[in-house]
Amino acid sequence: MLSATELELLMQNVVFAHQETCQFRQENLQILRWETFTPEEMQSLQQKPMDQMWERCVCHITDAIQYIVEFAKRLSGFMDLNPNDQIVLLKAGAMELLLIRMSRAFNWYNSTVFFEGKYAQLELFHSLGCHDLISSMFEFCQSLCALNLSEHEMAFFSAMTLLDPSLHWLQERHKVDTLYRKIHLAFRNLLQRTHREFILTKLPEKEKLSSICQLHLEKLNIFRQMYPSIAWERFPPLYKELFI
Ligand code: CLR
Repeated sequence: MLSATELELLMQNVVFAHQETCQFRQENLQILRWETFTPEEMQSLQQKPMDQMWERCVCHITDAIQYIVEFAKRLSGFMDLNPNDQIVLLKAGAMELLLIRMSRAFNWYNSTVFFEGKYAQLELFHSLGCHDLISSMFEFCQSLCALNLSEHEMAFFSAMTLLDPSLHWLQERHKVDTLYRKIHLAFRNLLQRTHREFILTKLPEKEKLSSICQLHLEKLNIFRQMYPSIAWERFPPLYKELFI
């Protein structure tokens, strides 16, 4: 299906697309890994009103999603899909890819995540009022971090998660399917070369990712019922376009 050169080019494409759009370089995230919030800073954030904290988090998430959209655009073949299908894939995949990327910004040793320049414990997000969502996000990162994925592997896992040919509403499913298969092949090839094939069976299941994303949508709905005007007026357009 693919020649050796094609495989090589595809591999470079996926890896570069990730590297060029990853928002924070792995080295920099590593350096800051032990910079945590002080108890006073934690307390002050925990006491913020719910709507303010939501707005803040949603803005950061949207920034991160802008990079994810850029990643998608740089994947060879994505821009050749029809615009409807591009939107279908991003609506379903943006939050999933955010979760995968969150694991790069997660310190496995003390269960903290990079937030506004430092590493934050789960409790910091208390005022959002969605403990079950945040704790499943943290749990997911904990288990993904345990696989110690390289940046190359992370790039491929992201691309395969995004190009899900099984999604409803795709108009040109065969195109997405072909792209998915090619990337899968290149991923296998990379893993063979690095003797890491075993990770294919250990990667989180699609259902796990989509159930967390579903929970995010449910929490957003509850928030919108409580603060309709905040969600409408203060959430960034891209966030609303994808999730509302
Ligand atoms: C993910 C990786 C990106 C940079 C980035 C930006 C915003 C971060 C996000 C990462 C991880 C998850 C995060 C988010 C801001 C708020 C959110 C810390 C590090 C927490 C878990 C709260 C989520 C609450 C909403 C769903 C309401 O490159």
